[in-house]
Amino acid sequence: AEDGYDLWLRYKPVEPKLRAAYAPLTRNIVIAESPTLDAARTELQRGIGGMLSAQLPVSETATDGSVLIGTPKSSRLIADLRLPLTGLGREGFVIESARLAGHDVTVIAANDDVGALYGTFALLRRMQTGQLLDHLAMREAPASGLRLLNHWDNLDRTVERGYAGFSLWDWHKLPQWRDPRYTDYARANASVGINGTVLTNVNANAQVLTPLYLKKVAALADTFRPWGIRVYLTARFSAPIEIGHLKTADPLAPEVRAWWRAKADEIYRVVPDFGGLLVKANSEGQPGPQEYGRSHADGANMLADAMAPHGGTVIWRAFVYNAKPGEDRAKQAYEEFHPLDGQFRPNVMLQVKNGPIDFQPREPFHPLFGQMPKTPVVLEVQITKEYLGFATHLAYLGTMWEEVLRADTCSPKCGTPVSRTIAGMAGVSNIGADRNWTGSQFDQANWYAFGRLAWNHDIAARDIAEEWARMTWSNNDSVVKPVVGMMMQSRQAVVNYMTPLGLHHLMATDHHYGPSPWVNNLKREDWNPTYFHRADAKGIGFDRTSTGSNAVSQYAPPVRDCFARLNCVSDDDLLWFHHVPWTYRMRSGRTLWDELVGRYDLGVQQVHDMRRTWDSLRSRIDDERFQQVDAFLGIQEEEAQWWRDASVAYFQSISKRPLPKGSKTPA
Ligand code: GCW
Repeated sequence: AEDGYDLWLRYKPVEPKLRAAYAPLTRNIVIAESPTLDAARTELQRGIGGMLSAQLPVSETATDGSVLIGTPKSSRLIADLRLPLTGLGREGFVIESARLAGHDVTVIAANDDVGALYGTFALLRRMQTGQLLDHLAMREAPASGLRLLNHWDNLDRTVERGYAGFSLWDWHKLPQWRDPRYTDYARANASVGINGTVLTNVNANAQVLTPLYLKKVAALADTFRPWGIRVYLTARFSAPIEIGHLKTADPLAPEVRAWWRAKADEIYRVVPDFGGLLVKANSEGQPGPQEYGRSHADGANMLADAMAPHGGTVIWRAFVYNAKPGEDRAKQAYEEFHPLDGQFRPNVMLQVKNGPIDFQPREPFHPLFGQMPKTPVVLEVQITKEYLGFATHLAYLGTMWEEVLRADTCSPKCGTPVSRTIAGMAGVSNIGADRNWTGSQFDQANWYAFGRLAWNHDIAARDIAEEWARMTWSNNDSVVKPVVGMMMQSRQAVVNYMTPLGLHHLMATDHHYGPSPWVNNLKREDWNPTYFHRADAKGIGFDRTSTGSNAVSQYAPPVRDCFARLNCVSDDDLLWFHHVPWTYRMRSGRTLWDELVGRYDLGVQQVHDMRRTWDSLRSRIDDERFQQVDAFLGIQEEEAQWWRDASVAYFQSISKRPLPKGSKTPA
């Protein structure tokens, strides 16, 4: 059935013209044996089998149409070709059309088997997207070494902020039963270059570090290893107390240091290539070093010392807030971490969310980017759509991540986008046990786009959408164009109907689904939507300039000055940084009030348009997937109206202004 299980690796038969072009260039495969090369071979055989309905036999020698895959070490033939592999690292590859002893061949070569695997997926992608295979001269290497999924999966298989069913990890049946799905998961990740996975939630349960669970973790690591994926775990800072029975978790206490050293040794005995530990500390109730009067650096360094002998990494999250009343929560991470730059061990990485609050539909980039020059910083994005309509609303996030990657930090100088300041990307997974993996067909695109952007920070979101649409729906332009069109406006549509013009955090309490801009009675001031939008009789928005919280001062001066000035800040960030009168004249010529209502209306209209576009594709899309998207767009349209109607009615109760002429919002 076409239920989405195959993701973008569907390998459907290509049209006859392409088949005629590909077949002579894919007659056999010349490849050595190793777990990773076997993975590359089986994938290529699967792809050719599906796309060309042809076998791809293994050959000892190169003939016309051979595909040679490997490294100079694994293949004499590849060694003799003397391809330029320097500078590609372990994971990069070249793909070249070459002549070998009078034969026309295609060579996928790398310094390491895993690079050859990535090259194999790149070749398959060319075929899946209908590009030719002659005169190839491709050369790729990843922009960053760490391309990591973060699962927020609990050991009871619930998934925090997961909307795709229960966790994939069937802890109860591991390690003996290895669900074949784990391999499909690994294939999908490898196909986009994801090379690490944190199996457990950052709101961690220390149990995963016990011997019983480490055996299960080892089974997953064994399954993922051939596909170039390393396993990581979250570490609950109080684990020495909870599972080690110590009296303290003070990072400077010798018994605590010894406990973590022994724990690291134990982990590496069962998972020799274990990636490292991800830690959420002193944030939203999680334990941490500050309980003992120690700093984040003390905590991270203690764990880093335990991991270092094994080459392991500690990834410390910068998502912290416990702002005191009157303080701006957006400022806290910078205030706590900026002074620590230079104090972390070399195997510590700092994982920073894209924006300073919390995965909102739109945020300006986080001020820590570019301003921790001595610390490797990992950009954390949320693939799962906690604040963007869960699994039903269609929101392609490639555009959101492109926006943050391209944002100019002006640190150390202007012309330094976020993409040039980071050492890796982490994406909070949207994957679960649902048959289609992500809870909806279109959410698969976000998993895909995360991997592609982590591999290459510069690919355009539009190009990624197009690749994905070709691989997932159809190679026919009459499908690709409308689908890409829907995707490209989808995230802005959500911004428009939920939180336009820089508004943020207006979602309902706890579950974050649906509007509740009126809520003002939560126990923490900075959980209340009213704290964030600050609407009053005169105007709306959060003044983060020097007359307000002065969060702008955390950015490099040119960025700060632009955010702080009304004539420079973009409309998109306006109410994030400014409290503006309802009568303020926008660039459009409309008043702020009219513009605000106009954006809400536009968001609803955009969803309506997406729905119509999708409907026009009915005859070109297989039924099961078509129906699901169709139904979900129906939900989205209803809920976009709900967002608009509730938000406009509420803000109108404060602004006391009439709806602009032509507004579709019910009065
Ligand atoms: O966005 C918030 C979520 C929490 C999450 C937290 C975090 C894992 O609402 O569910 O906890 O962020 O990133 O730590």
